[in-house]
Amino acid sequence: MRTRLHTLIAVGCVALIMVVLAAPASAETRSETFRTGPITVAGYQVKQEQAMSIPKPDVDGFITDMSVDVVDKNGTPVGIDRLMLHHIVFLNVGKKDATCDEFELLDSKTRVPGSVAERFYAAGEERAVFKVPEGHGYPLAKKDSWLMTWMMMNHRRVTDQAYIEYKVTYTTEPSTTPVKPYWLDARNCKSDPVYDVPGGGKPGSTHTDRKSFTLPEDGRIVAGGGHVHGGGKNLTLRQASCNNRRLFASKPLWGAKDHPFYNVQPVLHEPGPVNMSGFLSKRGFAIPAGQQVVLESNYDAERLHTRVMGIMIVYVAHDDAARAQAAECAPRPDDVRVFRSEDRGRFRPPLFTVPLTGIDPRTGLARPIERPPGPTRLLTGNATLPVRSFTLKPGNVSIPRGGTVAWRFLGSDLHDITVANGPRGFSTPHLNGGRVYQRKFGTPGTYKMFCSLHPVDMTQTVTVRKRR
Ligand SMILES: [Cu+2]
Repeated sequence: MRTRLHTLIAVGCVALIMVVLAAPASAETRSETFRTGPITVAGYQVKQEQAMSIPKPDVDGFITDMSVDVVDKNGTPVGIDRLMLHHIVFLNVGKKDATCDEFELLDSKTRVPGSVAERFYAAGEERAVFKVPEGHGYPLAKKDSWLMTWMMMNHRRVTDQAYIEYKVTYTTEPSTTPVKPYWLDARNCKSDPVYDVPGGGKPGSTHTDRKSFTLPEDGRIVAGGGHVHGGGKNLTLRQASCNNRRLFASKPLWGAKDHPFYNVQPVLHEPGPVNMSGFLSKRGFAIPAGQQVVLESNYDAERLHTRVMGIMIVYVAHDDAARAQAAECAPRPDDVRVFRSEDRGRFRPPLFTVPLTGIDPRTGLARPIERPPGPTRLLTGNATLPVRSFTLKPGNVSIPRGGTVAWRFLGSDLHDITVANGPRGFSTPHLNGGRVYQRKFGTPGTYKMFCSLHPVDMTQTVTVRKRR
C-alpha cells in the first residue's frame, strides 16, 4: 500500500486528484491533444507556413497549460537530426494583439493590422511551454479561431514528413482569473523579429538592446518566459518607475557538446538554448496602466551573433489594486517561483562558429565548406551583386576597405544575406522584387555569408582588403 502510494506521488497523480476535488462538480480540467499535418519538408529545406483554423478545444473555458512538439504518424517525437521546429506562434484570430498596432510580414514589406490576431503562445527550439499560476488561465471560447505560424528545417537530404502536435490543458471553472498575453520583443511586430550583434567588443562585454512597453491596464504580471538565440546572456524585465528595478531575468540553459543542435547540418543560425527559465507568481508584479516595463535583451558583445531574437511573453491578470501597490514600489511578491529545465547542459553561452554549408557532389550530403566553389573576383571599388534563386554569383569577391556592396534581390522568391562568420556580423531583411540592400565594409577580413532561407544553396564570401 505504502509503495503504491509512493508510486502515485511519483507520477504526480495526487496533485491532479486534488485539483479535481477542489473544483465544483460542473467544472472540469481536461487535456486534449491536437495535430496538424502531415507536413512535407524537402531535403535541407527551410519551410515557413501559416495554418488557419487549426483544431482546438471546442469549449468555453481557460487554458492552463500548453505545449507543442513534432511527431511522426505514430505520435513518436521526431528528432532534431531529422526535423527542427525553429519556432511556432499560436494566435487567436479576431483579438487585438496587446503590443502591436500592425504586423510586418515575412516579405519585410506587407503590413496587416494588429487587430487581426493576438499572439498568445509561442515556442522556439527550446520548446517553451505555456504556464500560468494556479487559478489563472488564458480565455478559451468555442467561437474562437486559432492560427499558427511556424518554421521548420529538414536536416537530411531526403524529403521528410511529420505532424505538429500540441497539447492543451484547460479548465471550465468560471471563477478562473483570466490572463492577457503581452508580447515584449526587441524587434516587435514582425514575422521575423531578428537583429544583429556585430561583435568586436571586449571579452566579457554585453550588447544590450532595450525596448519599453506601456501596459494599458492596471494589472499584475503573473507569469513569463523568454526566447533568445546563440550568444544570449539573458532577457531582463525591469520596472521603469521604480528605479528601473529588475523584476525577472529569463536565463538560457545551453545543450551539452553532444546535443544535436551542435551536430546537425546545415546550421541555420548559431544554436539556441535548450531551455529558458520562466516564472510564476500568483501575487504578481503590480503594474498600473500607463506605466512602463523595459525589456533588456543581453547578448555577448565580443563575438558576432546574427539574426538573434530577444522575446519575452508575459501574462497579466487585471487588478484594480495594482495602481496603489505600484505607486509605493511595493516589495517584490514573495511567491515568485522560477521554473527551468533539469536537463543536462551548460550555463555559459558556448563558443560556436557558424560554418558555411554546401552539398558534397559525391554523396549529396550537406557538409561544412570553407567557401563556395570558384575563383575570387577582384573588385577595385563598389559593387552591385545579384541575388537570384538559388545562387549567389560570383561566389567569392574581394573589395577594398571602405567599399560598398549593394545586393539586388531579383525575382519573386524571398532571400536574405546573413553573415555566418567573419570580422563583423550583419544581415539583411528577407527581400525580393528588385529591392536593394547596401553595406559599407569598414573592417577588413573575410565575411562568410549565406541566405538563411536557402542555407545550402546560397553562399558567398566577401573579402575586404586592408589596402586598395
Ligand atoms: Cu535564399
